Amino acid sequence: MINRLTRRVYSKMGTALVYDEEMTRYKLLWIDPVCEIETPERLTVSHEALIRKGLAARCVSIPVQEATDENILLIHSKEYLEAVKKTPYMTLEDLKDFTLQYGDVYFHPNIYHCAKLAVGAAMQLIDAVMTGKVRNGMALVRPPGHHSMRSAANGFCVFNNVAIAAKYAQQNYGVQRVLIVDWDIHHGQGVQYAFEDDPSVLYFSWHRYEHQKFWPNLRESDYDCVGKDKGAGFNINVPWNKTGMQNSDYLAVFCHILLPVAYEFCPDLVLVCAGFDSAIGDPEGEMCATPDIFAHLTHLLMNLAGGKLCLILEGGYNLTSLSQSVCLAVQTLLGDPAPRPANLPGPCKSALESIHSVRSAHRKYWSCLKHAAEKPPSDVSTKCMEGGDSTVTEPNTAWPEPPVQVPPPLHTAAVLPEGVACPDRCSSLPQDPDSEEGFDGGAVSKLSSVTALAAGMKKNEIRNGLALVSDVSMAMTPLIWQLTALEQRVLAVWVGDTGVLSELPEDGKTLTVHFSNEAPKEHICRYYIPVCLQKGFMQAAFSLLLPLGYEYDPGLVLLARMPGSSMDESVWQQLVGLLQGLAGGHVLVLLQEGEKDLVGMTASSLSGRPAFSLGQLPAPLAEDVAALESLRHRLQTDWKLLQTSGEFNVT
Ligand code: X5A
Ligand code: ZN
Repeated sequence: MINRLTRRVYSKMGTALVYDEEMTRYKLLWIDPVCEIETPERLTVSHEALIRKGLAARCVSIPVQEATDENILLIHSKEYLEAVKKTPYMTLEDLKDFTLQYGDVYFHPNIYHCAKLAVGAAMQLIDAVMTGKVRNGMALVRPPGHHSMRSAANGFCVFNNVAIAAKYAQQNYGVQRVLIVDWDIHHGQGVQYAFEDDPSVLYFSWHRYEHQKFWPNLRESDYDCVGKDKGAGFNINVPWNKTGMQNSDYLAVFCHILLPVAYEFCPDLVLVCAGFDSAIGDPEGEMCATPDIFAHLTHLLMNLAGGKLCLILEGGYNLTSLSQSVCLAVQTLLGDPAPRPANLPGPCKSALESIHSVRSAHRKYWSCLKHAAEKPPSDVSTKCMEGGDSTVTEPNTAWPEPPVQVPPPLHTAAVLPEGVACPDRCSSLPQDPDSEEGFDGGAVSKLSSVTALAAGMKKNEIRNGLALVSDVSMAMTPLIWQLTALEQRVLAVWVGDTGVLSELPEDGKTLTVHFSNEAPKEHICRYYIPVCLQKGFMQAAFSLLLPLGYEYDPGLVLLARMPGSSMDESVWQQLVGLLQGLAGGHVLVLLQEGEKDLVGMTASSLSGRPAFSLGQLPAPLAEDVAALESLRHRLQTDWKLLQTSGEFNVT
């Protein structure tokens, strides 16, 4: 019942873009090499790029209103607010003096006005998402917020836009749990301080740290600061101790830390401190992740909280990489497929050490990390390792412009047996009347129709599709052979407790991951991976399937489900959603005819709806954890994205 209602509400929802040019009307008025990168062009260039690429026009544009004192006081002190209120009337000399009491920030006669708009913009995005006017959205704001504290401006930030927005959502919409993902390259210490003893707000931040040598040089930015009192475990810091981190490093942190914990936390709302100084070319971050990674980071968060995802701009100082990254994030919010992630060699050694440290610091708080190896007591590796990391590449300042991506004209196609009604939001593909012999008994869909669907995807005429067959098990092997004739690499995900896949290609043209609750009869090899679990499929999706999928980089994903599978329907729906981050969204789902509920929710996910929330995940079974860990361990040498610790700890 609730599902049906939610579905109805979602059916018209789009993406909000919250922006006001007024926020470009303040700038640095004196010479300060630290602050000169924070310019009005950061906003104008990003906004113009959204217009040029036709993205702004596809968003619901929301005008900005100033936040009130009451809103600002949700996080800041009365004294601080009163002090900032005086800045519009200050002389240049007074402004300089006022600025001096804070770190790495500047004031301007119009910044108080803009800061109120920035908070207001974040809150209006919350309003639009929480009232169901839109599904998700982005606020383009200046000044940024995540460094500002209760009584202090800091790091270009005046008021803490995202922290205020989180509190506002909790107070006005009965939101219980808020996840804040801070992918800006600086530690949002202001957000950490605001919620460090609060278990209702989970704050995750990765940040350039270099063993405390990088600004803001705080001891409390390290991985062992996990939150206080009741909030212990609800503050997750991932320190980057080297520059030059790449797409693999970011994805590995999402797969092995953020996503498992976030799904276990089960937020009602997800906010992103969306700074793009973590992208290549940024003078502050000096990292090497390319703008298209933000399409994936966004996509991976879009099925949490029933899709309620709000991105609020923080940093980003290379105008080219900033505007490209903003466009890719917004494009993904709008539902366009993410570009295929190129070149994922696995995380570097320094990233693996960070991942290992974080997982180990949080194992006592999160059941999904319970099995994480304990950190060696000496802890030498993270504290004293300097230099000699050959796997970190030199900071690179050139990267290709993200290709113009044209979403396929047909979003979701269906191949259906005669007499079966086409599910909502799908288009039925006409059956070829003189096609060859049926491959599932001849009574229903023909192999040629399914192959035609896949060929449509290959030509980018169709994004994804659903085929109903009378016998999934019989259809699978011939279909895989057909698909590998079309595509270089096919990722086949096989969900079923019965049935065997025999005689699959073994040349790497297909990678098969088989989820079941029965011990596999087949032999595990690099390209055939049986995953035998009782119920921990969601954890397996993050820590095994996604890393494998990303590293393999398929041109097509085939997802097939046997009737009577023990995989929960809502987990299945999440899987359909998450896998669309691969292969440019080209996912072909094979279902057994007659599984009515499944057909509906699969079609819904394929058509771009967020999956239903899973509820707070129960602790995984010990035997599932053991099975998953041993599998991950065995496969790590072939698949580097499965790693969660450096060689120093591999046993
Ligand atoms: C929002 C943001 C960075 C401040 C750097 C000061 N602030 N060195 O990215
Ligand atoms: Zn930043």
